[in-house]
Amino acid sequence: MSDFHQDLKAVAEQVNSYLKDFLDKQSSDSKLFEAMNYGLFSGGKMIRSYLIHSACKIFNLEKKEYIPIAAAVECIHSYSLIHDDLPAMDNDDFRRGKESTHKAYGEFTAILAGSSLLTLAFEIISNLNFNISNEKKINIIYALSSCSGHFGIAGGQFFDLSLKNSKVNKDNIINMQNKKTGALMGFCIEVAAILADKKNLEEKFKNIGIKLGLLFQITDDFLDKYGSADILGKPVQQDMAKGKNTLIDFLGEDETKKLMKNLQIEIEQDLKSLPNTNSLLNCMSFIINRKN
Ligand code: GRG
Repeated sequence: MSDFHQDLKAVAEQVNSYLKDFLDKQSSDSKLFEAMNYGLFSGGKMIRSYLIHSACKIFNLEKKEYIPIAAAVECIHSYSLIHDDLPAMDNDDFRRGKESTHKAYGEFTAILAGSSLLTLAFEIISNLNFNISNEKKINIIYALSSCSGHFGIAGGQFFDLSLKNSKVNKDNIINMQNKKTGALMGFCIEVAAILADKKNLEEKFKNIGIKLGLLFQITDDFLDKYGSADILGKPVQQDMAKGKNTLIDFLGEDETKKLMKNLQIEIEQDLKSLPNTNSLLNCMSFIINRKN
């Protein structure tokens, strides 16, 4: 296993263990609680947690300052995937190599499990045992809630679903992807500047995360076209079948690869003046070269 993969595994274990401890305190034998756990602990890559970890390394922040935030982000991410798979949205039966949550638990339970994970994210951050200043907590809650709503993930998903099978341009696609995937990744990088009290770097960090999100989404589109269903844990060639707009279809493969190269160069440039960026640069390589 490469150093990067070992590091990713270690961060994933720390975040999952934080989440398990938090959920243990609210333990219930209801099917809703079971479905929340099913959607949350189902073997995701936890790349958003790793982005937070890498960005926080730039300022040598301590794990206890950012692991709870990564845990909250994984709740929001899992929530968005549970809802994304629903029949009213992407209607996918498989996720992470297993039945999607509504297939395993039924639709209303999946909707409520997703909603409960969204609110759990904010319980985690506002919890009194999470020991950062109240001012930072409010800034973090503001940034995380803004990137989850209609300016962010929900808005991007709305565009994606409502623009299916219609003619769109490059800017529409990038705008949709920046909201749907980029906004949460933007938060993952921005939060390091918030925690480090570097107000002047918040916008710059957010933009680095949004660019990483676009790279991540383009790789996702290539994996949908050419990847393996076994490795991805979900069916492939779904974008075309579902009339989804991707940059590859709009720009062609060569232009899309050029765009990826330019984004990579821009991010390297953005990070040039900052210390301890190896972890984030390795994470960018993983985002570009991943197979799942
Ligand atoms: C969260 C406010 C809110 C609304 C829900 C359903 C929905 C609205 C949004 C869906 C957003 C969505 C599905 C974005 C896709 C992003 C994406 C590329 C997901 C796959 O991420 P990975 O590969 O997944 O990191 P793993 O399984 O590794 O965790």
